[in-house]
Amino acid sequence: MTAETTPPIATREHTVDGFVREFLRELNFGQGVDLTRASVNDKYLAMARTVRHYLMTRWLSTLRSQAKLQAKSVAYLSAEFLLGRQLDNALLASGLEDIVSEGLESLGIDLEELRQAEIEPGLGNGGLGRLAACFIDSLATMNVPSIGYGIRYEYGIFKQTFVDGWQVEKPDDWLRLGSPWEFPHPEAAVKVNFGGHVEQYQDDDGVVKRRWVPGWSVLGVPYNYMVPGYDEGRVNTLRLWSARATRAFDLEIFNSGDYAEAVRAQTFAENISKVLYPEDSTPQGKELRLQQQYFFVACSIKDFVDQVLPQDFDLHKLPDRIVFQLNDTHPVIAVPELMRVLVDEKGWDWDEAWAVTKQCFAYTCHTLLPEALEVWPVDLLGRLLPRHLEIIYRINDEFLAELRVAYPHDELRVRRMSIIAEYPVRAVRMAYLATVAGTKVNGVAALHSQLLRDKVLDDFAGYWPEKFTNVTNGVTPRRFLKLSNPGLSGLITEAIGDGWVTDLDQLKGLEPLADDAEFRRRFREIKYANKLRIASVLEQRDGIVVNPDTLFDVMVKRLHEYKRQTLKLLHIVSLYEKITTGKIAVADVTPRTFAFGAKAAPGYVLAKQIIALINAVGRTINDDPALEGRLRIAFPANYNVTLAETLIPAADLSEQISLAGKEASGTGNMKFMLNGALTIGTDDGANVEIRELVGDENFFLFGLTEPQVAEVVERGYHPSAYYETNLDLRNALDLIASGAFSGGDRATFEPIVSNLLNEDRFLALADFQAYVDAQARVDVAYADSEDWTRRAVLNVARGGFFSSDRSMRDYIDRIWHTYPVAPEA
Ligand code: GL2
Repeated sequence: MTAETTPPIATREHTVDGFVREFLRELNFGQGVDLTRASVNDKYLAMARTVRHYLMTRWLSTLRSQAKLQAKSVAYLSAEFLLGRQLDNALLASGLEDIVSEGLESLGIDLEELRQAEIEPGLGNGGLGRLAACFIDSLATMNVPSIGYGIRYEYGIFKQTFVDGWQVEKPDDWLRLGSPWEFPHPEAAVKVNFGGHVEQYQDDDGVVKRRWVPGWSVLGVPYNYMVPGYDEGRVNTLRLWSARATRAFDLEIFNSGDYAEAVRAQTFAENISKVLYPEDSTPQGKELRLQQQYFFVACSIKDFVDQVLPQDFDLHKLPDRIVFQLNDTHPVIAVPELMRVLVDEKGWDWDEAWAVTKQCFAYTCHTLLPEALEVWPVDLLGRLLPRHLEIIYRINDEFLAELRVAYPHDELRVRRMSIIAEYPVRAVRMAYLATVAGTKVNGVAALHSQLLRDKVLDDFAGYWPEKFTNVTNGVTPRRFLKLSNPGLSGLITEAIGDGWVTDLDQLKGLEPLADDAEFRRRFREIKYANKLRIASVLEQRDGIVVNPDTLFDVMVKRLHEYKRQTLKLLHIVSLYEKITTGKIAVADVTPRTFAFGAKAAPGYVLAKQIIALINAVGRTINDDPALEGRLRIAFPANYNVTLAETLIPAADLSEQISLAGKEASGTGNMKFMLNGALTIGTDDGANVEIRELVGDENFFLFGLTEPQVAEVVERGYHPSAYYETNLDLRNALDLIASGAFSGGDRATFEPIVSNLLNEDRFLALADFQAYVDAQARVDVAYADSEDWTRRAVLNVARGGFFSSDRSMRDYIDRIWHTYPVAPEA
């Protein structure tokens, strides 16, 4: 048999017996244990590898057909992929769920126990990273040729613990028990250079050119992960890079006789992929972070050009073959890198290289916060990537020259649009570089894209109106409905069939059922069962007891002032103050469980104080016998994807209360909607579209609109004025200030109170009364349980738009212009 005639791929038997055989083989030959002596981890690893085998045929045929057809691909460049646990998704994608549970049962193994053994890969901070994970799931399901490129952090987002209510971070050693989903390829390592200087030289034709003489280098080792589409679709690839010391680098020092230094150097190189930076939306501008960014994009571009493309590929046709989607500014250094490859390595002239480069990228902006738009000081960038800095300068020079022709009498505008900022230090504005280089720039919700055009990038939108577009975010219905809410997804399938899993618009078919009393009864029953499920998880995981017969009011997201966890807390404190002073009777209060989940960036002092305050208020309320069973704060530590998957399906009320004009989109808001929670929210991010789709009457809107916020700020905002005129607000703030939640100590939470009174950057006090009023409307609505359920059903029925499959369609139509290619049978 020759390589040509060998059947390319072995297939597996889709039967219970077949599975059991494969599983035992993995346990024996892979783990080296027999069933009687196998630990839970042995069984989990063997099981994961077995499931993986069943996806292998599709993966290999996807790769084979891609190599053959060379269809245009999307390379999703993202510093974060917040994947969540893999096992359930792999079971779903391989169609093995029933076979596996039966097979394991026959061996006396509890599938649930194996599920719990999986440590989730937390390779992202929050929404942005989870979005990337949803997108690659959708791309695979929709058979779109694509590859995800990112970093295999050895430590993901830190593990949050509480000590006396204060956040304490622990490293997330997610690889400690092995990682059965990855395929390392050390033999395919790629070299990445840093530092050094640029020199001038003459090429063979006597042409003067410049080239980079790097100072040091590291290797990037690719780790491949399968990205299985649902229901026989493609299995795409996610390729994450891990840094290793280069041999040459080691040897040089080693030969000088300094073994210890050689080992130190090794660790130094490997630091690059050691840890995920835990700042969400507020980058700190650390040199190591720029190293990470360049590291993974340099590896990825090299990989794509040298490995994925055929050897004889004409790079002039690159734009027909690839679009690099820049997930925020983190991978934007890929632009000068591709220029460097084409000009310095391939010997192209500048104009030729720029013409190709600027067709290969598109940029997604994910923020409206000025502090989140990355800016790299030229000193730092020039030290680490001297040739790239030169290239950026030249891109900028040519761009400014072009602008001076377009705006001959507006030098101010030209300077405003410069990729190089001059103040407070000379620095490269990565968002501007991405905008100049990208074929398209998109925001992530309608309002966000509008604000990008009108405010953040207005000069650019004026110059290139056609470059700007919107793609509203979405979430994968596989993970966030089908898998996470089996009760509801079963009910939906019973009612409208299972086509919704890949065509979420079909949820529309549920609309008439909102008026069907029996359907509503079952819907309620499922919500209740989901509350029981999370209650048991919280008790086991955190020792938190919650009452399932209460309204579950949930706010889960990163802790950030703009998201306004304090606004929700002020509402709770105000309620508590009114009860304890007898202004309202406990019996008149809607029984609620206020659930929070939030990590704060470790260096974000105020955010950590807010966490401590939530916990302190929680202790007081939860310990008050008068409130037993009626009001409770549940703040489980270490909110992550796994917890989201049980918490969100149990929610009645989704808190989306950011200051209007600050949350780019939000995606939690979509997950809640699809799981039948009603939203209390501001007119911000994708809330706007949620409300439009579900209807005003099914959404609790409150608060200033973005233009009103702008006006208030323009006029000069004085939060203390609200304190002085709103008695309830004053009482709540005074109660916190009095030390009531800190054992009488007034100093502990003083910074929060004084920040709110004197600064309140995100206008929590201005929106307080509107929020409290909206919560009163929630109470009234919730009291009518039939009508509440009707609205909840409508939320599900009208949520189909928020599938990440739809987002992918929009990217394809508006930005990528790729097409689906099913794997060969
Ligand atoms: C974010 C936005 O804050 C959030 O509103 C949005 O939903 C996601 C995904 O587009 O992106 N931007 C950002 O920097 N982080 C986000 O979650 N971390």
